Amino acid sequence: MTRLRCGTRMLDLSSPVVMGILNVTPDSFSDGGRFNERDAALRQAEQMLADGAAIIDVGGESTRPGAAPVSEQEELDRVVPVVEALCGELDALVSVDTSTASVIRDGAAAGAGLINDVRALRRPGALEASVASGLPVCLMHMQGEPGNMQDNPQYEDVTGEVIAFLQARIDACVAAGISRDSLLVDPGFGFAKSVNHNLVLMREMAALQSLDLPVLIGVSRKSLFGKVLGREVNERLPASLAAAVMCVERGAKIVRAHDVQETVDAVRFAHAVRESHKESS
Ligand code: 7PM
Repeated sequence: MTRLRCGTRMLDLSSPVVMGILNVTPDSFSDGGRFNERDAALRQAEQMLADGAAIIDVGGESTRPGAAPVSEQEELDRVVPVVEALCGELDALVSVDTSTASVIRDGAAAGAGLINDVRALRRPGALEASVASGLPVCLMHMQGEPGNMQDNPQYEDVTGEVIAFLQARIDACVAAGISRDSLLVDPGFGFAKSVNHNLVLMREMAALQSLDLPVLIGVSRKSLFGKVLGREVNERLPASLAAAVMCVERGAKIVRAHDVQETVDAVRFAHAVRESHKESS
């Protein structure tokens, strides 16, 4: 499967693509008013598209461990106007990073083409809202909730358990009426995993191909690199690119990243090597 119908647009996954991260939380645009937030979001998205992003991922809820939860109304107020502006004013495929049924519904109505849910549609109403939207959904693996997920993650076989979890969520989505060919899967790097869980999962990631769905990964600037390399968040680009390359080597089709221009080059080069062939004769 190489093309995904995302609302009114098509997403070509015959080569891997980059999904640019657009956070619309107050700490990302601290200049106050909602107009400024919307305008800053538009300009940042415009730059990411110019840098080669195929998708803009709009998120209004911080999934940071221990972060204050965002109310449903606050998430709606942050996300929906930005989705509307991006879809209206830019020629962009927009995904909504949300677990909230009303944000899925209103985001889809505002023109979003993809739902990206770190909770894999486990919140009440999220599955039904996604079915009604008709949009593709990315199902991510996470043990527990963002608030407690890093307390003491335990696995006997991290890769096997991630695959089993994703398979169960695929089954639930298909049973609820989502077409199998509009699902994507994500192993959830950094979500309820120790450093070693993340490393093993990355090494073994090719096993996710057994699910026969496009794989999305997010590693950009994650604390994993801080823990392994002792780098601060603004020093994690080289390691983020190395990890993106390893994931593409193992079959990832969408790479979620902050640094779009750099990630596009890394992903394109990894794909060129993956697709290379010996000359005949
Ligand atoms: C703090 C901790 C802030 C984690 C932000 C994050 C993913 C995602 C996120 C991912 C998919 C981040 C994360 N990560 N959606 N949303 N896959 N599908 O680093 O890995 O951006 S939020």
